[in-house]
Amino acid sequence: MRKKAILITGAAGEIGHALIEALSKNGKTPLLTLDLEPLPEDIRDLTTHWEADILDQKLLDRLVSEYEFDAIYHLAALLSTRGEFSPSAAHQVNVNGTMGLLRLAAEQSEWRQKSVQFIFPSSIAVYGLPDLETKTQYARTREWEWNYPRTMYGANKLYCELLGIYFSEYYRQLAAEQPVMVDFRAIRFPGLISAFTVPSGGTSDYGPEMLHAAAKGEPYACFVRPDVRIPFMAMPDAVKALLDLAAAPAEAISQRVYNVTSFSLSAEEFKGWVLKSFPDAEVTHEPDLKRQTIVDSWAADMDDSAARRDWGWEPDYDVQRAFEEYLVPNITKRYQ
Ligand code: AKB
Repeated sequence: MRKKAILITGAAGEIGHALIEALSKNGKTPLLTLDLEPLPEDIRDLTTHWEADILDQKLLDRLVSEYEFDAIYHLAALLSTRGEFSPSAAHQVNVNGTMGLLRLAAEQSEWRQKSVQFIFPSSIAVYGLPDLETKTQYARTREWEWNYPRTMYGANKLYCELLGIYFSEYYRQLAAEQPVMVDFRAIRFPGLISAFTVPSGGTSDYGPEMLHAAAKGEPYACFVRPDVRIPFMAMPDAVKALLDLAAAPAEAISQRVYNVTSFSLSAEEFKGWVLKSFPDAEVTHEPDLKRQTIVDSWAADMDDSAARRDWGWEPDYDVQRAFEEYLVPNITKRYQ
């Protein structure tokens, strides 16, 4: 008899930490988590964790034979900056890893005659605006606009969204009988900011890095110009978005990929919020032209009206609440 579980890949990453806490509080279904790394000590008791590689086919075979998954939260990915240094590795993890898990979900959906839900965090990196003029003109980019990513990570995320749609709508479309399909749902996140973890390998990292450095009393050289603008979101809202989308009834879902966002800030405005709480923070700008070009190609803000309309998306944290009630108090405590 297969054991029921919710599977979380990339569990030791930033979203994983907060998602494991939330899912273990909310639900009765046990969690099985995968990552190459061990989990931080504070969440180890909440899940059965395997230190394993999602590219290992033997591992996937073992998962299929031992477990029945109601849902898969596939978080494992190499982010946008890291992916530019190792594009083949990024493709392996981001695309082949996702393909393997989608096939696993398809196999299980068919076997148990009930859809496995596949929740996929996508990213603002799927957008690629050609210049700053267009970025200003399309200030709140909609899901189908400017899908011309400039990074391997963005291209991987966009393609995996399409793969997910394929497995949910068209998989084995020429077979005599269509199988029960995967229930794929994706969220395009802006830059995420956690009070408890510092990101690594991303290009929106300048925001959280600035804040964590200020709390530690360390100087920070921001790698983008002061006027560079993208949207951000506090981690609890990211987890809320994943859980709300997962909980939405199938009839409410009119598309499989949704933008969500909270607040849009230029690097200068971000610094302003940091200085409000840490007035002695030393923040300078030393733009890295290459990384900055990537951020320049991302939308200044995202239109999340479809998520609001279909499944009632609304962030709990606007910029003031994010800084004053979640980020600053928790980060200050962390480095005391
Ligand atoms: C990155 O910077 O690559 C990520 C993202 C925006 O998806 N934080």
